Amino acid sequence: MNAPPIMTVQQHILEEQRRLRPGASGEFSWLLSGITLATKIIADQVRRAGLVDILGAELGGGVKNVQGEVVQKLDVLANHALIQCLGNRGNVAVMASEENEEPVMVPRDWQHGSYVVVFDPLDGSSNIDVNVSVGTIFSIFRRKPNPPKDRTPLDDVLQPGVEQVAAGYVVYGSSTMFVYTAKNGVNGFTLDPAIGAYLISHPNITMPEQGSTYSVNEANADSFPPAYRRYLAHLRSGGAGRQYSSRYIGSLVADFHRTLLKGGIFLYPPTRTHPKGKLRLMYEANPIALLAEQAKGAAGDGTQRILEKKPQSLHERTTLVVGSKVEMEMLHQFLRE
Ligand code: AFP
Repeated sequence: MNAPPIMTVQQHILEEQRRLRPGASGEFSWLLSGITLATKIIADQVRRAGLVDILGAELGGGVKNVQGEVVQKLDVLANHALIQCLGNRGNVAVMASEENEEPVMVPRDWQHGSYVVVFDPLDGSSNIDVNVSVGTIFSIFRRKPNPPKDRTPLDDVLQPGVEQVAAGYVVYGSSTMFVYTAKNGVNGFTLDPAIGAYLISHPNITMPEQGSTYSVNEANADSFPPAYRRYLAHLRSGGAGRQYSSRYIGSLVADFHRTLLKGGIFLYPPTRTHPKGKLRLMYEANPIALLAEQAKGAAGDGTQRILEKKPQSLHERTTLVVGSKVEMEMLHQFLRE
C-alpha cells in the first residue's frame, strides 16, 4: 500500500481550509467547485471542437450544426458555463469577464454575496482551430467592506492584484490541468476523464530559480524598447550562463504553464501596436502574477509589481514580464540601465 493517496481538488481545498482557517464556513471551497464544474464543461467542449461546428471564427447568428443545434462560438459557450456555475453559488455578488463589456451583477446575491470573480473564459481562443492549447484564467476577490451606498459592480471589481484571495487557471492541453493558489503555495491537479475529477498531480509547485527558455512574440522585436532587445540578445549570446531556447505558443496559459514548471521568462513588452502592452491586467496579468509569486517567481510590468497596479478599468492592458528569479532580476538590471 505505497501508492500516493488519491486527493481531489475539492478534498485538497477543504483540508487546506481546515488546516489554515479552522471554523471557515466552507463558502470559498463551494465557490471554487463552481469553477471546477464550469471548466469540466469547457474541457468537454474543447475536446469536441473538431466534431461539432463550434470552432474558429463566429459563423453568424442562427447557423446550425449537424444535429440542427444553433452553433455557439466556443468562447461564448465557456463564458456561459462560468456565469451559470458561479452565478448560482449564493456567495458571488459580481463577475467580470473578458467576454462582457461591463461586470455582471448577480441580482439575487448582490446585497450579501461576499466574492467577486474575474475571468477570461477561453484565453488563446484564436488558436483553437489549429488544435493548440487554450485555457481559462480566474481571479477571486472579497468584496470591499463598508461600501458606499451607491456602490457599483465596477467598484467591487477594480481592486489591485494584491487583494486577490485566490487565482488560477485551467490549461486544456494534452491533458486538462487545474492550477490554483489560495495564497498558500501553488498546486496542480490533472483531470481524470474516466471519473470526471481533478486529482492532485503537481503538489507545491515551485518555479526553478533559473530556466533555459524565453517566451516572447519575436515578430514584434523591432518595436520593443531597446532595453528589452538588449536583454534578449544577452540571453541569446549565452550571457546568462547557459544556452537559451525560445518557445512561444501565443496562448498565455500554455506559455505560462511551461514557464511555471520549467522556469525561464515570458514577456509581452510594449510594442508599436500596443504601446502599453497587450495583455489584460485584471484577468490575465493579475492571476498569473499571483501564481508566479506564490511559486517563488516574480511578475512585473517593467517598472512595478503587477500585483501593485491600481486598475482604472476592467479591460485595461498592461505590459507583462513573468518568470524565474534569475531571469527577472537580470531583466530589471537591463531596464534600469
Ligand atoms: P486570443 O485569446 O485572441 O487568442 O489572445 C491570446 C492572448 O491574449 C494571450 O493568450 C497570448 O499570450 C497573446 O494574446 C498572444 O498575442 P500575440 O498573438 O500578439 O503574440
